[in-house]
Amino acid sequence: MAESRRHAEISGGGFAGLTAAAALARMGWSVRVHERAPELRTEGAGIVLWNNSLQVLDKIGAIHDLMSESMTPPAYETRMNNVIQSQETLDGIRWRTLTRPHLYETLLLAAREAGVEVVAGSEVVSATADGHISFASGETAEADLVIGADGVGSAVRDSLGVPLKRERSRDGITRFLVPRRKAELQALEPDTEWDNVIDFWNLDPRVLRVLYTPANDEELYIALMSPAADADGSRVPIDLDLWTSIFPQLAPVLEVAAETPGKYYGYQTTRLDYWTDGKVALIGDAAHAMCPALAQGAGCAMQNAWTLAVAATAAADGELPEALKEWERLERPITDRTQDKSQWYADTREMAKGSQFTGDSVEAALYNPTDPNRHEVH
Ligand code: FAD
Ligand code: 5PR
Repeated sequence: MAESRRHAEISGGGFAGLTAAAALARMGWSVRVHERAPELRTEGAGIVLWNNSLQVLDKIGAIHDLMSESMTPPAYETRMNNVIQSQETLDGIRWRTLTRPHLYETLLLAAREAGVEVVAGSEVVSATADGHISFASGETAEADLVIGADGVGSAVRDSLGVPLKRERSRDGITRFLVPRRKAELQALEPDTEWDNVIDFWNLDPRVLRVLYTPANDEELYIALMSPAADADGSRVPIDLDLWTSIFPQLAPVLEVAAETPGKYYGYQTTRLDYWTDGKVALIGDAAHAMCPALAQGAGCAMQNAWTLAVAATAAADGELPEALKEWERLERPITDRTQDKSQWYADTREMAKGSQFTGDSVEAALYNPTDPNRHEVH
């Protein structure tokens, strides 16, 4: 009975929007995703995913493609002034490193295979609590569920007037995808395990950091962090002499990064008074942008996309607004804690000490949002 299918309109075809779309479509909804960009592709470099998002990728049929071009490095190594602080093997934690384009392709394929309609060049300007959505083209549509997955500058959120607090951090980062060049790195530093993630920190006399993350056999993700107040450290294209003077062993890959324009991103956290309003729900950076320290921005986005789809599908006709409120009540606390912890790491730069993947720092990394018993008290 096609006419009884419920319909969702989603603003934003990023990691949050595509995950929600694939999940809802697999649960029987008809789904349309509106992406403002004229082409369906992603900018940006690499990403780390943990159990919370990998479980969701299992459920939406995307894990096989994801595994094909991703890796689990042997250890997460932390160095301070080139002295090893820790080499954490992350035993018992499921994690993968990969490129953003690969995650994007994987999600787009999963969404399309589930029957989602993805419309490029379609900009959403507003939504209303009763399920209406309007576009820059002047057109409008109506849905049983509207999802604002339109990123940190969300038009859906702002058109609803959701109050928010925005906190900016003093540090920021420029990210690159470069070739691995493992043989050249090995020649410069033979004792190093160049398949590890290596978090190279320098705090004294100057705060500069390179997070080195192999993403597959061919590609390496490097993130260059500096305070926004350091004009040379945050300059793009990067100041090659400055960076190689501090990280000489990374010269072969820094040279490639210096040929790319690059963009410096300041860290920010946004906290909303509420994530839902009537038939509208907000997920991803639209609802909970966070500092990248715990590598959980996309992870929490995908986790919340999945649990939203489950909650909306289970809701009886006419009771969706209440079901969305209950979804936020149950699912929001772990995201709030992950935002707070990521903000704390960004503020204190405590990651430079190493041995960080324990206790509440790995709560989201270990979480399984697809476990029906996850909210039971043990
Ligand atoms: P976005 O990726 O911003 O997608 C929103 C989409 O909506 C975009 O495609 C945009 O074009 C579209 N859009 C915007 N406005 C409109 C509109 N009006 N109409 C239609 N479409 C619209 N997370 C991790 O999990 N692991 C990591 O390792 C990690 N590393 C990070 C490193 C850095 C330096 C930063 C800054 C973030 C990192 N994150 C990481 C966080 C992660 O990138 C984000 O949390 C995630 O991409 C958010 O996804 P999203 O779909 O909510 O938003
Ligand atoms: N982890 C990851 C990352 O990309 C960054 C951080 C931590 C995967 C920076 O981009 O601490 O800033 C961080």
